[in-house]
Amino acid sequence: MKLKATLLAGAAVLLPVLAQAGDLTVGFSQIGSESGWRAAETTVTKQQAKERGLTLKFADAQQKQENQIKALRGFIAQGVDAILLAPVVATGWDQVLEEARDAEIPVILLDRTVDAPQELYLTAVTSDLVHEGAVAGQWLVDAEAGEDCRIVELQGTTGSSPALDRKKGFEQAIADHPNLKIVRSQTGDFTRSQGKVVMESFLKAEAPGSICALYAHNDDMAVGAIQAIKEAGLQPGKDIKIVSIDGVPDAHLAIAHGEMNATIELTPNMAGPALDALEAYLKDGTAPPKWIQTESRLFTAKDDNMAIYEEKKTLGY
Ligand code: GZL
Repeated sequence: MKLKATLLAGAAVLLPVLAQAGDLTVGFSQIGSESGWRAAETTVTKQQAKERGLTLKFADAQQKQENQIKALRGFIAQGVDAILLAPVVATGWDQVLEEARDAEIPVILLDRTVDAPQELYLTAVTSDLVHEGAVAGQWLVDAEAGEDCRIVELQGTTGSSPALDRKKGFEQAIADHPNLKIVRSQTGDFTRSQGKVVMESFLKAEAPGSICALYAHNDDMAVGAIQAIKEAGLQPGKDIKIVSIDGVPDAHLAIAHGEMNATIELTPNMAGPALDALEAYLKDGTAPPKWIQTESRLFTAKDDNMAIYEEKKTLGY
């Protein structure tokens, strides 16, 4: 299980035993299954582990940080070779990350970051979350072209790095455009059901026809909001423009049907770059950069969204 450092006779150099991936056991603390994107990340991570012949111990935290901390302690006690962690929120990790460090077990963050000293994790594989918010904001700036637009915002999980950073990026992008105003902003916790409920409350609270656009921190909340907009007798994508993030199949389907306007794609394959970095580190101590950035790409009605939908729906979302 845990690689034992071996003193090479005569070399007097402490080196990790050069193990093949097949010998490795990796613990993966996953947040849960709150969104289609999260489900795809889990599918891809299990595929990546299988392809590399490593043993993946999977723990679903059902959105609770205490369950993630418990899982990490379990992995440490079992002496796994490494830990993958998708941290549900950004704070409260220092203690358990110090325990992993003291046990000489490298931790790699997936798709979200933590407010902890960088030496407590090997690397973080994430998109540029601020940039994603800025791309969404810039899309709306261009779409509105100076017209007044009252925006409602569905935030991700409170205290999570994507919720904090996607909000920051969007606000930066619209800061110099006083015609664009966020009039209501509330968490929908990255889920379809909460996205629908919160959008219903926005529609009830605002004067009829006064909401011009929705910015959702992920597609699942946007898809839930589309249902609420339709039930209010309005046309999503026309009466209320919708821009979101993830690029899940149903977002491409909604854009193809004119019910959504834009999404910024987030790859569900964070595990590939993470396991590449881990194998290089365990092989010869190669230290990866503290941030491995994944690409973000804007999709709009100009793209062949039906073809993309057909292709993506086979990928485990
Ligand atoms: C972002 C990731 C977010 C996705 C959501 O990197 O953490 O979590 O955008 C998911 O779909 O819930």
